[in-house]
Formats: sequence, C-alpha cells, structure tokens
Amino acid sequence: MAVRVIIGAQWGDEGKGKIVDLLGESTQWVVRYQGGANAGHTIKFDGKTYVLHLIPSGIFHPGTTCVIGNGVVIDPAKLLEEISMVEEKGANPRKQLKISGSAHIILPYHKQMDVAREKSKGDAAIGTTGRGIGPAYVHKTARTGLRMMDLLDPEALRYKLGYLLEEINVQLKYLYELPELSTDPLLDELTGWGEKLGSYICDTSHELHMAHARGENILLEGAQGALLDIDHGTYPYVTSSSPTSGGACTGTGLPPTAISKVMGITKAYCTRVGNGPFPTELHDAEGKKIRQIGREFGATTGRPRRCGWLDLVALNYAARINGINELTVTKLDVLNTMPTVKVCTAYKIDGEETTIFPKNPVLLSKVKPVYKTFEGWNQSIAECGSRDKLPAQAQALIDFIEEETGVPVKIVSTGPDRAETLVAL
Ligand code: 2SA
Ligand code: MG
Repeated sequence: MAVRVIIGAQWGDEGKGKIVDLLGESTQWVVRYQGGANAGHTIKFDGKTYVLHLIPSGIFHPGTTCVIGNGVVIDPAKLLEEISMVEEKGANPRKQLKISGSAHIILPYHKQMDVAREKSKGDAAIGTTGRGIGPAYVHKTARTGLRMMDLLDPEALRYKLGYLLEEINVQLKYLYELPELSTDPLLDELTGWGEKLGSYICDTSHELHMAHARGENILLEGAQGALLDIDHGTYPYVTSSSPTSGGACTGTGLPPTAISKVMGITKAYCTRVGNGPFPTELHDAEGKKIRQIGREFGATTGRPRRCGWLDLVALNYAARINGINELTVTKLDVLNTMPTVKVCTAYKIDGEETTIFPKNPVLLSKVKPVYKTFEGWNQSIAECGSRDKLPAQAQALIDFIEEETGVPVKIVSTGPDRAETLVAL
C-alpha cells in the first residue's frame, strides 16, 4: 500500500509515461495533478505506440482508475479526442476515468492568448507549446477562470460567462489585439462539452481520500519536470504549474503525510524543449546523434529537443526539492554507440567551482560544466535482463549516479517498450 509520486527530474520528457504505465499494472489509481495538454506521455506495448496528453498513463490497465486532478488545466475538446482514442484502443474510460470538478478549463481564447503573447515576445519568447497553459493558470490565479463543475449548470454558466467576458474582452482587444467574444456561441460550446463530459466529473479528492483509507495503491503522475516548475525551475523559462512533488498535494487534495515514495525519472543524458538555460547542451554532432537515436522530438508539438549530457548538479537539486527517494534512469540504450559518455559533476562560474544549482537564469546561462568521462560500452543492452548483467561501463555509470545523488536507482529503462525495463523495486 503506497502513494507514490512520479516526477520528471529534468526538463520533462524523461519517460514518465512509460514508467507510470509499467507501475500502473499493480496500482488501483493513477492521477495527473498539474499541467494540461502540453504534456506528451508516450507508452509502447505490443508493438504499438500511444501518446497521452491529458489522460493519465494508467488507462491501458483495465483495473486502474485514472483521475484528472484539480491542479490540471483541461482543454475539453482535446480531452474528448483523447477519450475516443483510448476507447478505440480498448480502454474503458466510462468506467476508468474521473475528472475533478475543480480543474480549470482551457478556453479557446487561452490558446489564442498563448500564441499571440509568444509572438509578441520575439527573441524573449519562452518557447511554449501554444496549448493555452500559461493564460489558463493566469486566469485561475486571478479568479477569473471557469472550472469543470461550471459545465454542469448551464444557467449559472450563462451568468458567469456574461460578467467574465466583460473582463476577458478588454484583455483580448487591448492586450492581444484579438477579436472580442460574445456569450452565446461560447456558451453553446461549453454546454456541449458539459453534456459529453458531465458523467466523468466528480469530487476526486474525496474519491482519493476514500481510496487511500482503504489502503489502495495510488500513483501521482507528474507532467513536465522539476526544472520547469513555476517556483523552483529556471524562471521565466518554465511552465505555469508545479510539476514538483509539492504540486502533487495541491493538485489532488492528498496531504503530504499520505506520500511515502517520490520517484524521480531521469534520462541517462538530458534534453530540453523550449528556450532557457541548459548548461550541458551539446551543439555539435554528438548532440545531433543523441537526438536522432533517442528520437528526441516533442511528443505534442514535434519540435526538435535540445540534447546534452546528464547534469548531476541539476539532478541533485531536483532530488532535494522533490524529496526523491527512488530513481529511474531511462534511455540508457540511446548511449549504446557513444565512444565515451560524459556526466556533469559541478559548474564553474567565473572560475569558481560549485555544486549548487544557480537560481538566476543569467548566471545559469554562464556556467561551464565540469565533466567526468566514462568509457562507452559499444554494444546493445537489449538482452541484459537485469542491472548486474549490463556491461561494466554502463553499470559504472548507474553506480556513479547513485553515489552522487545518494538515491537508489530502482529501474533502468533500456528501450521504449514495456518489456525493455530492468526493475528492482
Ligand atoms: P507551456 O506550453 O506554457 O507549458 O510551455 C512552457 C515551457 O514548458 C515546456 N514544456 C515542456 N517541456 C518538455 N515536454 C513537454 N511536453 C511535450 C513533449 C512538449 C512538445 O512531451 O514533448 O511536444 O513540444 C512540455 N510541455 C511544456 C515548454 O517547452 C516551455 O519551455
Ligand atoms: Mg513528454
């Protein structure tokens, strides 16, 4: 019996979807707690690949209930598409999916605002996914958002929408130079979503409290990664939610005392998509090779991801702010043909060495990584079966990650398929 949080310990795309799917088999509940359809969680089994954006990655296990928690911002149109997709692939969302009534809605104008804002920023753009995430969280915090529960009462919704649009239209016209909106067409769209999604909407924090009291296993699935956290990430080059383990409490209603395990997922190297500092980024042929072999392209936008070496300064920082007590190392196989593998152990700032992750993005963009170099293993690791059968050089790398972070590596992923995983939980 456990509540376990799965978090991205880098800038996202660490392979959380695969690990949640893997552990989902023995878990009654899988819960998303932040972010929205900016996430792209990839799962592969039986030779097929599935990408999920809003539905938790446990949906393909028939015995698992999936919850979209209150901390998520939901694009109802995208969610309906995804519900159809998983239904086609054999899942039973009618039985398996629950949506928090308190989750905020991404409205069409949030996406327009996101794109317009990025465009106006030019070189200073964040590099968002354009999914309306930032503006939806802005309106949540400004208390001018709509929530999923609002879809259930069209009369009250008409009234709310009327006074909301007075304010939104001022923003659309004067801040974004976008056309103003009238109540009726938007109300029709929202009412339509309410009819289709109404039966999924409930008090999910109550459901989770009851499940926890019954001693059921719960997995809280983070999206993006610790270094994209609105508070602890590389601000302003971050997302607008809290992907860290603290966000798992506010985003679900489960208390910190319920959580016993925090699993951090890290790649054996590092990627980032979008703008902002990335100390170990490779701008050369090695970086390109990692992108090609690792198929490092955004699962939502298709954007090429920036690639670089594993950064232990950043990973140790992520371990501390999340309380990571288990690690998973993914995509080890991507390094199979690298003659040498580097790992950053410290930063040099103006000649001074430090292992403290700088909070100031200007400082972070100036740091020079200090590397430890490992011999490559130059062979496939597909058939290894367990960690102690990995080539010695790969074992040395994993051992080093454990030593430097002080956290046990419980899972090593050696390929995208469920089967390509070395688990010692
Ligand atoms: P946003 O759209 O407001 O959340 O963008 C703000 C920053 O957060 C980054 N971000 C991500 N980084 C990695 N993966 C994400 N999901 C997709 C994927 C991304 C894609 O799985 O590949 O397809 O491009 C994700 N979502 C948000 C984003 O790049 C900005 O730096
Ligand atoms: Mg992803």
